[in-house]
Amino acid sequence: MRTAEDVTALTSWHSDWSGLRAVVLGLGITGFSVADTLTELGATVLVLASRADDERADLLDVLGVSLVVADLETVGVRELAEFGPDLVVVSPGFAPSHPILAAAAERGVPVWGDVELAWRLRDKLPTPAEWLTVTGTNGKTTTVQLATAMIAAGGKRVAACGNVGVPVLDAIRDPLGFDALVVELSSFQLHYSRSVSAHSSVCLNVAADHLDWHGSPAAYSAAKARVYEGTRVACLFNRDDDATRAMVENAEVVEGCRAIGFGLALPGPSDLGLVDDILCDRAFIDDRHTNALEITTMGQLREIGLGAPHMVANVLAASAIARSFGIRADSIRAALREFRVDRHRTEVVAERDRVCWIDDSKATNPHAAGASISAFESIVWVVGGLLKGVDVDHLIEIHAARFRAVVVIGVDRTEVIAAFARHAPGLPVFEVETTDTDEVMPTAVRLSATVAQPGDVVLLAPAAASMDQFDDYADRGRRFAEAVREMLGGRPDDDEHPQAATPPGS
Ligand code: UMA
Repeated sequence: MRTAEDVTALTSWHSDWSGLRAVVLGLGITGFSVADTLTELGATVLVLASRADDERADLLDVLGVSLVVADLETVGVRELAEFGPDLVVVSPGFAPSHPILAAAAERGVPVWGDVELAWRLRDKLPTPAEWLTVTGTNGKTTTVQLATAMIAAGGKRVAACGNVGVPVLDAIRDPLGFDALVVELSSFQLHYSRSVSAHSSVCLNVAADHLDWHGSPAAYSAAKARVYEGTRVACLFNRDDDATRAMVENAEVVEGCRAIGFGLALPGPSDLGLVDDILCDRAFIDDRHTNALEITTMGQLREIGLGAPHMVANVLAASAIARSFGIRADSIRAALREFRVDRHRTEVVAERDRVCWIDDSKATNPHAAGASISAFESIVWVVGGLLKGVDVDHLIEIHAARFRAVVVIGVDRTEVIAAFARHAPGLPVFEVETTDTDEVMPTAVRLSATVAQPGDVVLLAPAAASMDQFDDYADRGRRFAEAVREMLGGRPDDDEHPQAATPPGS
């Protein structure tokens, strides 16, 4: 049995992990990577999960790891007590209010997330990768992909990992290693991390999201702010989002770490920003008081579908990350020339009779939906899903004049419809009542087609999570696109290179 102090002292791949008794909570992609790693280090591992897919369960069996799949609030709590762990490593999906975490706390057992564990184990190879960390309510994945492409174009070995879908533990166990890891961190992962000391870090923006998990907006923001703690070289903040600046001001960073702003306005010294139509760096150059380095132009960004204001902010943030790591402007430009945005992010699905059908299923909260809506003038809005405790009232109030009509889907329809009654009485509001997954999108698309006029966009930007009716946001977007093409009589959804929508004049 090890004390909590003994466990806290485990700060290296080369520490003595053998015989450590560890409980891993969850068997999604995180839980599996944790169990696999701790087993490789010689720990004795028990995985507790309320559900588990057969393939991962079989692999655990091969690794000799014990697995209990049961109700974690009852059986799980009992199993935890019987096993007597020295350490609990929790998957991000577990809210801190989960009874099994209360049980671990009662026993005085340290609880880490996979990111905390990965940080401690990052020295597996003699030269550990630098960590460049990215959080924010929206734009994380695009920014991570951009920064990764820019750093790769600069000739460095780099990987994107974390909330993008590759567990950080998998990245740190790569046999060849990396010069840098661009780590996307969700608020869940940040909540369970304490020791990370990144080379550079950024919180892109903060708006209400995941309130059901965190309990309050303050707790959510506090988790996001953790991204800056212990940063060594550069804390990057959004000049158009004061909350991110305040986070940097309040962070405990390593002596000498710089605060660098990015935003769409004219850049001051120590900022990246826009001078007329040119994206410029006035932070990572020698003569920053008198000079600016051209990164790229708005013209280039429009050509590749990155011209919308929130996308320009992502490009500036990614450029700041790359520049902080010493990447040259010509490498950044080369990466941008090749870059394509992922599916389901303001993706044009079809255009017919001057009505443009757009899939922004990735807009899973009001902040993201707002960025999307702001880019268009006349919209038939397909909205709704699982609101996660977040209020859509303000979003509807400020954009009411842009809507031609609204089609409401999802389980939390009542709140959305009530908000429209308050802020846009008289606006046509259609309710999709069916809960049959196969019928939701065909119905929504049919209803949209009855009201859309030439010059309108029909915009799927639900401001809500998808899990009430779909597998995930990609499934929701795919079904929307299929329904549109079916109605218009087009071909199936097999585009390999989707076109991102850039609003006119942006
Ligand atoms: N489980 C329980 N009870 C719970 C919660 C989870 O038993 O209350 C167990 C089940 O066995 C389940 C497993 O945990 O199968 C799933 O664990 P998880 O929900 O933590 O998900 P992972 O598969 O480990 O994936 C996680 C992230 N998921 C979440 O944070 C919900 C992935 O982000 C991430 O890519 C991955 O780790 C690698 O870092 C997804 C996500 O939706 C894309 N993130 C949210 C977002 O971006 O908004 C935060």
